[in-house]
Amino acid sequence: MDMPPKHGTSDLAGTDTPDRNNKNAKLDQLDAYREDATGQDLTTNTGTRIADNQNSLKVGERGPTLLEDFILREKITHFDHERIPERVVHARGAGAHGFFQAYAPLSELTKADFLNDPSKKTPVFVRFSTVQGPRGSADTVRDVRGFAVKFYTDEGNFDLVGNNMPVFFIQDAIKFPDFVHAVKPEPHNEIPTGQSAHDTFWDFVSLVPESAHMVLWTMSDRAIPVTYRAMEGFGVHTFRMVNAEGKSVFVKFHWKPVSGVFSLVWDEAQKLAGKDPDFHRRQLWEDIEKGDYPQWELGVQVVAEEDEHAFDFDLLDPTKLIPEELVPVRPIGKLTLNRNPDNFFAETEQVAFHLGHIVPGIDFSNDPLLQGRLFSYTDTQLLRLGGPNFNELPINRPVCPFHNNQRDAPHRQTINRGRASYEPNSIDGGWPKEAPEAPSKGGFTSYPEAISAQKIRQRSASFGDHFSQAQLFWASMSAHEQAHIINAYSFELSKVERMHIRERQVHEILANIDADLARQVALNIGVKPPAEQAKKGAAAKAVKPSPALSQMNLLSGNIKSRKVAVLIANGVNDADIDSLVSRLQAEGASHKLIAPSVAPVTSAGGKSLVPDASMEGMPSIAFDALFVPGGKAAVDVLLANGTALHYLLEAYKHLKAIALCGDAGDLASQLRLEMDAGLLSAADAHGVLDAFVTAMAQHRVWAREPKTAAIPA
Ligand code: HDE
Repeated sequence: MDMPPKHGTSDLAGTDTPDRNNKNAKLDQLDAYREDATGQDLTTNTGTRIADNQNSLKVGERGPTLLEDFILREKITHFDHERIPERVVHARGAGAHGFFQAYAPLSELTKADFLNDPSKKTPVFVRFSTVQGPRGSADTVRDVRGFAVKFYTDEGNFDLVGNNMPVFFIQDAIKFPDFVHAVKPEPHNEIPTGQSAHDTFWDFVSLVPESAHMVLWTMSDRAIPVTYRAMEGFGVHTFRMVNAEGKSVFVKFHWKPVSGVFSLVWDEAQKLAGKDPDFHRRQLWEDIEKGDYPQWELGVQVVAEEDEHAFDFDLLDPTKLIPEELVPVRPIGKLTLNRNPDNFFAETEQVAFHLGHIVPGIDFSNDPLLQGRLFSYTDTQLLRLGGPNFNELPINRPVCPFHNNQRDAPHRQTINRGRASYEPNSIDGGWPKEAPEAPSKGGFTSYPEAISAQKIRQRSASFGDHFSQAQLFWASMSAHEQAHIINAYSFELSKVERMHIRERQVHEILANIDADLARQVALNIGVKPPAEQAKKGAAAKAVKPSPALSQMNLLSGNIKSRKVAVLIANGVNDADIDSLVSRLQAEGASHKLIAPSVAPVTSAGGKSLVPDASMEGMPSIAFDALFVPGGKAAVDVLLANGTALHYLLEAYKHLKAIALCGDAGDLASQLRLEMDAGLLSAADAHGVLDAFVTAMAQHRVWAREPKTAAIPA
């Protein structure tokens, strides 16, 4: 196969900036499978050159087609078999290649090689996803996001298959099919797509109080991220790390985005689902293509084995998090995504994650959800990828050697040599042989945890408090985050047809989290407000907020990677655009020129500007902020254009930073908008840029929110 050219400016070689001399094992390996047809003849799958790809073989020009036509049959047969089953959950997703680099040796905690050598760049493939919707559903729906990372380490693949929320809906894997059946579209009519706002979901979660904490997270702004790079990631379960001496600690994995954490507003999320269903995957793709690589820090919360029972919740309960104020997150390395896949199907669709893909130095806890997942992921790949050889697919192959006595099965790639496919054997010298545990480079051994117990089907009493951490999350939210949560519950429950389900959610669940939350939601959905807050869990205790849970405390403080719409029309002032562009470049942000149509615009200085999109093609919801340069003629065009006025009004309603230069200030007067910390005007760009950048770094002008209630959506 010929070597294809590499994508854009990105490089899997594994550096922040493209470094083509730095070799990467996974890249080399994938190159061997990449196909490039440039300059090549069209052939059948067996290499026979095809002379005519327009006409099937027929008896005469108008006669029947012949069975003999092996070219037609091969092409149609392949086409008929092109689809594989989509993932039963997390079907909708997007992936990217990159690398991980540890900050410093972590030998006191783990013997895992990739966490101990800061000079090593471990290749990774990451897949982000929604949970509920099918493969073709919209990116911006209210949902949990999957955050699955495959590290191709020198000691085997390690998959960290997490989410963008630190807890989960249920405590035991045996409830997973029930939960998923409830959240998926309803079985009789397959409605709704990509949404939890329907009866079966709320029926289930209102009957299962252990879901209260996670449902609160999904009703928060975390469930509508602006972009994947603005999400935190969590391993959710408690894992173990084991060092070379065999000492073990408990760990929780965290991904902290360098871009900070910020979200869409609900109206934007809904509109984007229609206007640009690919919004998240498009941003990931475009950021990587232009060399603006998304990055996350990997961190761990570490709990000594002897502190296993030091908390007022159970470390094995996946509906609980460890507050970061109790156990700080220790940064241990950085992930950079710097290369887009060449082929969505071969890489993003065929990638097969599994918690059981693990390396020496990392181990499992007894979290009953984790334990069930250890079964599920391989099982699901057998169906999805058609048999047990899925680890031989290029995207799944480890970069280190792998040898065992597993043989045959559909689509076997490896041509195993030798005659003994069993162990022990004396015919092939006994190879491959076990790699017993040694101080450093031994094989995987499970941590020898001592357990003495009876075989029972029972939930531990230590899993019994379902509301304390929901109260903690609620108490940690800022006022506007709380308001959004109330709105989200009200929206979702208003779509629930059965009144008794609405009532149960309010009276049995929300009332145990917060009286005000329950009361306000009740009033919005026509349910009688609860008389008083029931005292469940630790409700009687005063809740001390955890600042690490509020997105207000998770901004990066800069505007790197943010995107600005620049509204232009004929006669636009060149100098304002130039000042903005150089400032955005300096800040690591970008812009797009948006005009009434995509026809070229002539600036006041006589320059021909080619718009990146029309106002209809790229609405303000696709941007973080809006900039309108001056220029009387251009502003007159915008003032007379309803789409332009709506553009501005919508950006204002969505609490974005808006800069109006010179005559563009008239747009605010025409729309009767009050100037504020984010709606800024000045004679020219210079006068407005500092405040504009400051407002963008805050992401939204929250103080404006109450004033926008009367503005039509
Ligand atoms: Fe998954 N999950 N899950 N899950 N999960 C799958 O595996 C499952 C859970 C997560 O981008 C499936 O290959 C069970 C928690 C992600 O390919 C399946 C239980 C967390 C992805 C499966 C859980 C996750 C999956 C579907 C409860 C966060 C997408 C297709 C015991 C820590 C991976 C597939 C990708 C995918 C089972 C709960 C994250 C069926 C049984 C908790 C990110 O195997």
